[in-house]
Amino acid sequence: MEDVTGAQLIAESLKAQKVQYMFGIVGVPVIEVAMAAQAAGIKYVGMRNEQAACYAASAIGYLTGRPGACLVVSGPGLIHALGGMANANMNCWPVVVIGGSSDRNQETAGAFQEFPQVEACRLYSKFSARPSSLEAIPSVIEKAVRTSMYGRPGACYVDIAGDMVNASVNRNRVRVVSCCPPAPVSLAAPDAITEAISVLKAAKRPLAIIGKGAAYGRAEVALRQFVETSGLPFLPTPMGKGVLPDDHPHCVAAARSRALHQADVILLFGARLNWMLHFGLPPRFDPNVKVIQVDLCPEEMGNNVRPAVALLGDLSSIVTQLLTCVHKDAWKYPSDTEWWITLREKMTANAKISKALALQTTLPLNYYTVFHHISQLLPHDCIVVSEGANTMDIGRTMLNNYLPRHRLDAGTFGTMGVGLGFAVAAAAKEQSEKKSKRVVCVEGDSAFGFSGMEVETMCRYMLPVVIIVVNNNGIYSGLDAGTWKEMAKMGNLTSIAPPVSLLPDARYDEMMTAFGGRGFLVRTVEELRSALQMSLNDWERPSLLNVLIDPSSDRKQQEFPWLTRSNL
Ligand SMILES: Cc1ncc(C[n+]2csc(CCOP(=O)(O)OP(=O)(O)O)c2C)c(N)n1
Ligand SMILES: *[C@@H]1O[C@H](CO)[C@@H](O)[C@H](O)[C@H]1NC(C)=O
Ligand SMILES: *[C@@H]1O[C@H](CO)[C@@H](O)[C@H](O)[C@H]1NC(C)=O
Ligand SMILES: [Mg+2]
Repeated sequence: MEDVTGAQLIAESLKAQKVQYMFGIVGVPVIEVAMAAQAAGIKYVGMRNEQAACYAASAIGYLTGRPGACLVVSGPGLIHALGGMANANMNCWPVVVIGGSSDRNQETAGAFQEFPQVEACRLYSKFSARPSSLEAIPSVIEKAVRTSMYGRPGACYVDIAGDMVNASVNRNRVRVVSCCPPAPVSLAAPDAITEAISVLKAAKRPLAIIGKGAAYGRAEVALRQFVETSGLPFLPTPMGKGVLPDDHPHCVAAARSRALHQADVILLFGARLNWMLHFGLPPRFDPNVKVIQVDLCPEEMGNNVRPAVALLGDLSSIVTQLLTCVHKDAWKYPSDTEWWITLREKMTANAKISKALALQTTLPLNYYTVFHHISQLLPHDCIVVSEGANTMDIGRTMLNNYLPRHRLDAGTFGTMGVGLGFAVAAAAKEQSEKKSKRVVCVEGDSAFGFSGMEVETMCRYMLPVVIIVVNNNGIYSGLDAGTWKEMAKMGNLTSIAPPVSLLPDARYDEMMTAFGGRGFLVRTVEELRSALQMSLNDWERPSLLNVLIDPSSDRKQQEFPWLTRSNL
């Protein structure tokens, strides 16, 4: 048999574990790894910052259920990827980071980019290890891939000593490790299911909450049957949107606060009672609410609220177990209860308010008008990526999702800068699967700035992402160009410019045209509609719409308003 290099072993092992995508930035010592990955048939996407590369690889993990790989160089390259690993771990998304490191015989000597990488990754991952020999590479890679997917998904790290990349070994000395199957599925205990059904039947004001765990667990088919058969109102978390369509008659997102506050029994499907759900506690929840917690992670049970019933296991399977009982008992929550009436009342009232805001046409535009027109033009099956504060929060309520795993946002960690990496991943997946779903990236101007250089990546690979920068000249709000000029004239911008402000009317659209993509400067509804239409018709290259809105058009609420302490 012929010899095989470390680089080849890494690439072939990833391929054997059905890792299809690798995002990264090369340099010594990992150039050969990227080339070997391409030779092995893995799609390699070269990015402009390891953070974005790691965000992209983790998005692949969420979208496909198998991790993407992120390839980075030693020292600073790996350090940049830590942000992506932490974000993946917080979101419970599988990702495998491969980091080159310095040569073994230079360890502790102050080698080029030397850093204690395995140790550094420990806090940001489920598994962090370095193969001790070339022969160990296939099993360590298999363990990293498997660990990233099994149990609660998350980030895993494999360190590759620089001298192992080009070193070689005869193939017959390397044990072949076959592909690890998807995580084994387990059901909830039958007694617990019976108990859950009896708690549910006794409910006066039941509510199902659908989290991104249900999306990741591909529970959409079972959940739809369950919700329709049981007649329950449901509420999605931000990335739980689309598991059931946002326009489903049982969706009570438009009455979110009331639904959370008054529910007496909550079925929690793959969502955590963390800050995003106000910890499940008063004042946002009834202090006596009974929670039926469905999760694949035993340690999650009882965080902040002790569940009335804990259903541990695979989301989709447990929903099917519940469905079987509901069917057998021919039980259905009636649609004419006080609870449904109060929820519907609130939804109608809230819809009226946002409609009024959406129809304002005064210039500069406001968020609601912008999102109203975007939502009218977006294709039904598009993948919406979104980040920002107002931009993400208002967009979440106004941009509907109709399909599962079609929304990617700042997530549990509230990370700004994830959007372009996520969009690159989603678009690269569409491109390589020869599918044609649109990826639309709705960005605050600050959020865009964190990874803005990835527009070059989109242009280079001809990924037809449509980026919409909702530009209010700042973080939450900004200054108008006139006020900014006045300050500049007085010569004291650095002393009194509000820390939230960014350069007014910045031409983010020209960043896209610089690399051959399409750029549009948008100030009016007509310009918005025509630019978006033109962008959606162009499948050859990415577009960026720089939508200038009123810099003081915030909602007069703080960042991530669902965090607010009191406003109900
Ligand atoms: C990595 C990171 N750094 C900083 C923050 C703090 N932060 C929260 S939202 C935000 C940006 C909000 O501004 P923008 O994206 O323009 O959205 P807008 O509210 O103006 O629509 C920042 C910097 C964060 N969440 N994540
Ligand atoms: C591997 O070998 C190639 C070709 O000789 C060389 O360019 C590269 O720097 C080597 N890589 C490492 C990590 O030693
Ligand atoms: C801004 O500059 C003006 C003119 O130089 C000066 O009078 C003023 O004190 C400055 N304001 C601050 C807050 O530094
Ligand atoms: Mg902004």
